[in-house]
Amino acid sequence: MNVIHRPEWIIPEREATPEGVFFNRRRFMKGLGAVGLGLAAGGPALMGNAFAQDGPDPTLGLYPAKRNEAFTLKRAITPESVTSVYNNFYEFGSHKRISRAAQALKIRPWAITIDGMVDNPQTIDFDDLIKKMSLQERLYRHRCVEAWAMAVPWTGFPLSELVKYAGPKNGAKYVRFETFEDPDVASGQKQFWYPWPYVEGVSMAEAMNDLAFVATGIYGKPLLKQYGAPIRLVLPWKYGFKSIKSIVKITFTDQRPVGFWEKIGASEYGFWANVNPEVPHPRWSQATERLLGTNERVPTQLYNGYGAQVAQLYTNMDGQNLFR
Ligand SMILES: Nc1nc2c(c(=O)[nH]1)N[C@H]1C(S)=C(S)[C@@H](COP(=O)(O)O)O[C@H]1N2
Ligand SMILES: [Mo]
Repeated sequence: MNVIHRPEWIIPEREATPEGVFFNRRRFMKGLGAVGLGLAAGGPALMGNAFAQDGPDPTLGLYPAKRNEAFTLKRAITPESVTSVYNNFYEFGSHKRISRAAQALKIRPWAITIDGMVDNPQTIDFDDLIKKMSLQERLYRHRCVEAWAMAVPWTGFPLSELVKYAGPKNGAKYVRFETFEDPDVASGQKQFWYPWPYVEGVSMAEAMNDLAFVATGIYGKPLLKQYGAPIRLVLPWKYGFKSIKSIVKITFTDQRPVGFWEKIGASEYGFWANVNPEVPHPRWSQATERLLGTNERVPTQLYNGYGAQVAQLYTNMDGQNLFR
């Protein structure tokens, strides 16, 4: 994120992994079913295949979920063929073409620990947790701090549902999220100068805001690994780095969490990180954004256009840097 080596739109096509590769493999494994699993367990030919290791996806039947019409957009949806091969996921490399490397992530089984100041601390399997939540689809804008933007259909559930499920105690003021840590799978985590694991956090008021969303799917299907499968945060009024991927731990705390990017450079990346076109990043303007998959630049909006829903979260907070 700190260094942009070259404009993303001139990356040669041959470096991009056509998403057809993922889907064909997926369909292939699905078609094999139980027999396929047996083969995967005993067949060396399939051992290198990340999908084989994961086994069948029991959540497939939950998709597509019904669209919540309260969250639609005037902006065009960014095609999946664009967003699935242009990702920030530093665990797999500090560049955008991590989609192929991310297939090494094993997402089944996937344990999620809920701990800290809660009535119901537990470790729960993702496939069990998702059954307790009510899935819906929402169209959201996404604005990366690097000044590119996309608009995508996420599937998931409001973060507030997860908070209620955890049952926070009175003193809990923040929710802290942590990504998996496994340098053997995610070679970016061998880069010791980064403060792994990736951490992010929100205030309890932000977590309870209706916009705060937990995504398990995108484009009417479970998340591909490059999007942060099996479960990630989506906070569309904040810069994208707040939307932490591949979550394994959710902690309720009275201490304000220090995020991955805040640890690296607190002068450039803070806790609140709300989108504001008038507050430049120390090294570039935030006034406009490039729509992914196009060469179109459009004006950036305060709170990424979600001010009506979230601005009231930030009244009486003078002296805090709300926009970095
Ligand atoms: N664990 C983890 N989560 C992460 C990141 C990351 O590097 N690691 N990058 C963030 C940034 S900077 C952005 S813009 C979004 C990108 O999400 P996308 O690749 O699904 O578009 O993920 C965010 N979540
Ligand atoms: Mo980002």
